[in-house]
Amino acid sequence: MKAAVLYESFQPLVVEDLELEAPHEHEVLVKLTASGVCHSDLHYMKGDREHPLPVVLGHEGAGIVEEIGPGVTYAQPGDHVVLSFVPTCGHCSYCVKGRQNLCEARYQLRGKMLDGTTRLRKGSQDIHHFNGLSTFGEYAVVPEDSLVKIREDAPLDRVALIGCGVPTGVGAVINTAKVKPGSSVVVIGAGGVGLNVIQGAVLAGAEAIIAVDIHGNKLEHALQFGATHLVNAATEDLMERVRDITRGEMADYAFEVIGSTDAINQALLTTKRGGTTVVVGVAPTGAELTIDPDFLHLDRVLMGCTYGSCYPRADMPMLIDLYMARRLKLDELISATFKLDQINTAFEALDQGEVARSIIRY
Ligand code: PAD
Ligand code: ZN
Repeated sequence: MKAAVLYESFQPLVVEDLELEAPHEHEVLVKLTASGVCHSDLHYMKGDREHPLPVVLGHEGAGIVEEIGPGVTYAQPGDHVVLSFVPTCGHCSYCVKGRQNLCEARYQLRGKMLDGTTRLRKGSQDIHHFNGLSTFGEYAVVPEDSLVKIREDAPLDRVALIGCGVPTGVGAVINTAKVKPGSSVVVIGAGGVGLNVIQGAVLAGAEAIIAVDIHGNKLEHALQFGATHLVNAATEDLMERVRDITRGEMADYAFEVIGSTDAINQALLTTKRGGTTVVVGVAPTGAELTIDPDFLHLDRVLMGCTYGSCYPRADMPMLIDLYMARRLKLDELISATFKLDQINTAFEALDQGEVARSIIRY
């Protein structure tokens, strides 16, 4: 099958033929229909984050089950699925307490399948998996626990985005911060994930939704997703604007959706006493944050957030139902569609801030 391989950071992905072994016990072969292009993949390509190489990246995908390995009971060939970048085992101490996004299985993957071996190969060389998924290929062998079965009338190319950007952004608002109706919300970074924080804030009934970015096209998108106020951080004073919009109080909630420590500090400063800041962006490995403890002293909360604190098998079908009922936007998120052999162009467009989200369609 054809897949895009990262052999070295700072180098383009190589689209080539790889061998993909049949699924082992409790694994499933999925024929992918589409994969979203997320900034988390780009962090690994740019060396901001480290991963064993070579690797097939991609963690936001959907497709159809083609073959099941021994012992698989959850899915059958023909099932439509979204792939979760966290396999949820259902019985670790996190899963049983409803914290499935933190499942132990996630930390056993380390570039391999759960049994510590790989299914991807180029000649005699093992190629690593990414989060047990590696959606930048025509097919993927994934753990059974990474599958989320979905309704068959949902368009499989669009719902690929339900694999990461949508549950992360919407979940950060609904599950992590638990934003209350009538709140004021600042969203720093109106990209693929930030736009979903914005639409999450709409679902939560926020009153003021202040979208912040440095690109005018991103801010236009933000308006379409329900932002009530736009701030161009390249030309405007963010604190001043937030103070004006909130009549001097500052915001109830701020979300950092870039992966920058400067932006985390800015987010914190936009919150009022008792306000909550949620860090969604993934900062480079080793980055350090300096904050004034006095600021937190006034009942402010600083929270991390992975995968929108979601339970994939409950939240993803729910998000798809909302999309099918036209209560959640997916079509408008997709500003470009590429073929697999154009994947480097797709990442350039993401890096240059040209797209909201793009997808690779197989
Ligand atoms: P993106 O590139 O689509 O969006 C980032 C946005 O930030 C772009 O619109 C930029 O223009 C904007 N931006 C950049 N610098 C600034 C600045 N100084 N001020 C204001 N805006 C700025 O990326 P994405 O939405 O795919 O991902 C965003 C981050 O979220 C990234 O760090 C990614 O790794 C992380 C992420 N986290 C999780 C999670 O589970 N926590 C999941 C998915 C993605
Ligand atoms: Zn992602």
